[in-house]
Amino acid sequence: MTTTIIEPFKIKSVEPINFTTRGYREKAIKEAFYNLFLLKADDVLIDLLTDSGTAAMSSRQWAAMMDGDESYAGSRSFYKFEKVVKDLTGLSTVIPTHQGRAAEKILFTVLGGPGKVIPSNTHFDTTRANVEFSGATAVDLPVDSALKTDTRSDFKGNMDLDKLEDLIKRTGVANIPLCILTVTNNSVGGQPVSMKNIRATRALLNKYGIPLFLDACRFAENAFFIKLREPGYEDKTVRDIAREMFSYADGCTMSAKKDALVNIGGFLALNDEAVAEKARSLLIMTEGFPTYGGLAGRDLEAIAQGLIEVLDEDYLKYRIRSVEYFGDKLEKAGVPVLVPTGGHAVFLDAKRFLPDIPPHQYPGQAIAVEMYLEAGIRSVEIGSVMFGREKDGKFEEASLELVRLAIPRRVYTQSHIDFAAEAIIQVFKRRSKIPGYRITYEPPYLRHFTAHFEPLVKEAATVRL
Ligand code: P71
Repeated sequence: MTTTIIEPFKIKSVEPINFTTRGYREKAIKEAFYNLFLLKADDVLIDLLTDSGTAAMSSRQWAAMMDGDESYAGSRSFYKFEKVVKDLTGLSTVIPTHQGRAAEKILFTVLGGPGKVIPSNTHFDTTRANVEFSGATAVDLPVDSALKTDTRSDFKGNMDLDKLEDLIKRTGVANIPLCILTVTNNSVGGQPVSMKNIRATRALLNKYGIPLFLDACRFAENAFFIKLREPGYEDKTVRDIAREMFSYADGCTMSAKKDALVNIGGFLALNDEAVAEKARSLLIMTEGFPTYGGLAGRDLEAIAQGLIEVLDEDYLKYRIRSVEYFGDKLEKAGVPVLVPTGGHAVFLDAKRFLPDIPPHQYPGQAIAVEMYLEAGIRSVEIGSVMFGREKDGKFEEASLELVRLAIPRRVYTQSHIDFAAEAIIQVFKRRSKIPGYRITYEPPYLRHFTAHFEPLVKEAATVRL
């Protein structure tokens, strides 16, 4: 019997990638102020910046796009999209948005505001930014194991229910308009949330009458992990598992750029008609009419088809295994990675990779720059650049210093991954020579997208403060 897990597709259309020299990359990264978001994508060889909006669409999605109905109101493509989302989520109102953060912006404009507190297993950066922009406070309540990058556990994405109940008691039900479970939990390593934890979160919130929302962008990967790891789910279909996950929710925000296998799109879905009414008014102001919400009819077609394809278990098996293969390869070479490997990315633990570079010198950023210089690989820091901040003149570090190598869906082959692993191992071997960084410019919100950096002189960087 064969055991190799292969790509469950063949390739019809290819796109060249650009090779550059080390000298060229040194100049390019300097001109980008050592911020990988500011690089030209053409100067990147293997782009692992994000799995968001970077998927290869299938021939069936492209075919559906040709059939897109571009009517301003009442588009046929909207009804197709709406049906697929309703069948999956069981939620009664579906509001398309141009991407996930637009759904978040609308949701927190309606339900957030000063004095409000929004608990989550962990808010991703755009969610946190939208909560805070509304004047509310975003509180992360991951389980303790989530912060131990070297300890394996099946569901490190879970919410800590004791902490949640404690927060509810301290804050008061009236100040908590909703609670969010991010599936999978991106910021702690793409780790799944168990069905048991979703169910228990629901039960606890029921006690206090607080609605539960899913940040559902990687729902299919989460459902597949439940099938692989949670007793009682091994013989259920991923589709049924996903539906059960949504059955505990009063609503969800979705960035379709992940598990809907498209390059743009998102939605807000919910049961509360009064909230939906307000959300639709905001939608019309900033996104568009409720039957297109900032998307073209063809985009709605691609999402509808993608949401069907993503639940194909041969696809999910290949997806989860190919990301794990990358993580295993690095781990075997001694590179400090977060274990177990998550659903959409491999995460390097920058604290263990560069123990001499303190958080305020951004060790994750230092590794990300070095991987680009080594072989044109683009990754993203998920640490103190993204989540740290200056508060009252004091530096507050992030709880983890990670570098994420996110794997676009259906885009790279095993040899791309082998090449990337080889390059990262080279960087790890010369880790003692890597300098820390300082920020020379930052905007008031979401600074990681546009901040400028400068490498520190190596001697200065190794002085422990
Ligand atoms: C990711 C992204 C996109 C991104 C964000 C920040 C820096 C680089 C890339 C987006 C998410 C997400 C979760 C859990 C909501 C959004 C926003 N992730 N929730 O991981 O992971 O969705 O991008 O469609 O607005 O690279 P949006």
